[in-house]
Amino acid sequence: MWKLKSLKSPVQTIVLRRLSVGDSRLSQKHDSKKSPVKQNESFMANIFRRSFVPKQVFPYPDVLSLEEKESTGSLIDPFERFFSDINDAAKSDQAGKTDEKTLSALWELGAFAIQVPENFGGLGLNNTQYGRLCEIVGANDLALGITIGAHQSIGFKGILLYGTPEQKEKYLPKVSTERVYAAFALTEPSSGSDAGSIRSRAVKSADQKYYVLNGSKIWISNGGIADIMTVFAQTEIVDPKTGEKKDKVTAFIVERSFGGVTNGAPEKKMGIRASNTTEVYFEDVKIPIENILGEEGGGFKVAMNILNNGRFGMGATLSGTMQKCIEIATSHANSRVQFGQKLKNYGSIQEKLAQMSILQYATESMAFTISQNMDGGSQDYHLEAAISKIYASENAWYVCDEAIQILGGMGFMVETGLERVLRDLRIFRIFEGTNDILRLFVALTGIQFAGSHLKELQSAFKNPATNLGLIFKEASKRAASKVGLGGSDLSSHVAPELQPYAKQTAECIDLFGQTVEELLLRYNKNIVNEQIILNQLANAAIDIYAMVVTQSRSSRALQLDLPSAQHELNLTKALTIQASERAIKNLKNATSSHNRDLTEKMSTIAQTVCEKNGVYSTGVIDI
Ligand code: MYA
Repeated sequence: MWKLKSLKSPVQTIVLRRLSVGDSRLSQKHDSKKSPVKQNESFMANIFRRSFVPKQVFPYPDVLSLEEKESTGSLIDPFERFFSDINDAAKSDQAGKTDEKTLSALWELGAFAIQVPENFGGLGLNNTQYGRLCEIVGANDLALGITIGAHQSIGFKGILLYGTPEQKEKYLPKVSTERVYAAFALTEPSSGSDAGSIRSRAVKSADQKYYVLNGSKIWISNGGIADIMTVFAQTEIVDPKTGEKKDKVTAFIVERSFGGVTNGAPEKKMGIRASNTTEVYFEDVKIPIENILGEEGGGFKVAMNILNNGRFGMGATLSGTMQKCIEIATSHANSRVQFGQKLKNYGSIQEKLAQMSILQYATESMAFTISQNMDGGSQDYHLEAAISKIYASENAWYVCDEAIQILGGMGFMVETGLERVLRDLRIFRIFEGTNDILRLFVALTGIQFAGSHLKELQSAFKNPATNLGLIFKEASKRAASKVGLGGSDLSSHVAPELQPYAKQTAECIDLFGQTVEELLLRYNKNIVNEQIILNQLANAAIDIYAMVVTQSRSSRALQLDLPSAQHELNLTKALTIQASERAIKNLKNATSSHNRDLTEKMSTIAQTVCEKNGVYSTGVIDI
């Protein structure tokens, strides 16, 4: 339930600030003396401002060279053999850890340093190649995936992204070949989603040579096994212009060997039990000044960008998990006979298998569109990465649950393996940014981008109290004349067979832009208080992205005459019918008075439930 009244929620603070001053990351500030203005390439960010920028999605990105495709192909076999011959996910789940022999085999494969450049001992693969290997991991063992992912997707990713040459030289060989595990230490007891409010503190020594770190972190994946950690702490920063002192987050590379780094016992968890999750404590840890990662005081952005950069990997991993669930369910449907018929002949089973396949196709299309955009050099993938994380984690849960349903009683048994996968999957909607926070992030970041491009509105937002009239006047004018818009047209980008579907999608995109403008006009910066509406907007954005990436991918399949092309087109058509209906409904709800009535009721009910500490109704037999 996300209708919060307090103005202190982190995401509200985010956007209040961004709406008022403009977000340097998204608005395209231009200094004419410097380089020419660079257009934001994000397809999704642009549809918030009613602008159609197809570059990232059409044609379907295909960035791997033949050589890269071959080198990825040559790794698939050894990875699959590792899972079939060496790894035993069920055994590790029961033991609460993966045994050393198995981990050792994984190190030998290079699986802990997939993206580290070869000169530092890694496999030197790009995001798309990494994603392909993530799919194999996700199909086989999610807990092991977390051990690998916490190490390289976030643990030492900061060193790859922000490390100085010396930091890279010193640490990358350790985490690639010397079997030193890494972890990412951000979350604290009082700071989960509100990542900026961490309390761990690092104080600079009088001789300016090191920092002394004190604090504690919770739920740290690899916390008990990592000897190198990316740690975030508050530091005092002096503004060079004003001399004003302010606490700002700084990122540090911390070695356990510095002393004062300890950890708690492994947490007992619902799933991903074989991965190690612990508290980590820092007591007077002396960190050399050269171990600052990125800029002093720039640690929050370092943290956010590490997370942004790794999120697509979750989509790829869970696409693999979905593939495996579909395989298990299909094999059962093909063989199990009930009432004289194989299950595959029943409409309800067909509906489930089709739905599961549609969702897997879209999840995979999102993950690899993003990875290829990243590999193509785009920096504008934050919204899409958040969307793919939400989509993958929710649909993998659904697909696994449906697979269990198809297997019936057998699906409920430990032996089938699906109950472990379901337990493992639950955390994916929570960590790496909860889906609730990410939905708000998608909606509000997009709205801010739209706002920053409504120039007059943007400057008026700097002082909304005195500029309210202007905000309303300008926004009405734009809404009426649809300034700068020619309507979205996907027809030249998709296969002829998809034309009617592309039209439906274009209608959703147009309505999306209109709705954003209407919401800005109606709520102005108070839109940040409307979390139910923001969720509707985010859900529409997610559906639009799913339609666009699948239309693009299946058009390519047809163009290349791939054997699966017709099937991919069918998946896309079915998805478009479902997603466009849902998107239109969400967008209409976002502005309808009927829906307003509903959201107000929901808010009141929630307040009552909270006041009463739970259910409040007269019991059925009470008077
Ligand atoms: S790790 C822990 C995960 N924790 C989180 O994800 C925390 C979630 N919270 C947030 O993301 C932020 O706090 C939010 C912002 C979004 C709520 N990109 O004042 P602000 C900039 C770039 O708005 P807040 C885990 O779970 C912003 O523009 N920049 O911030 C491990 C502003 O800049 P400026 C961003 O109100 C799981 C500045 O920051 C972003 O505090 C293990 C301040 O912003 C962004 N996204 O809240 C996983 N957001 O000052 C293992 C903000 O210039 C992985 N900013 O205006 C395994 C998976 C793969 C397996 C692989 C197998 C092989």
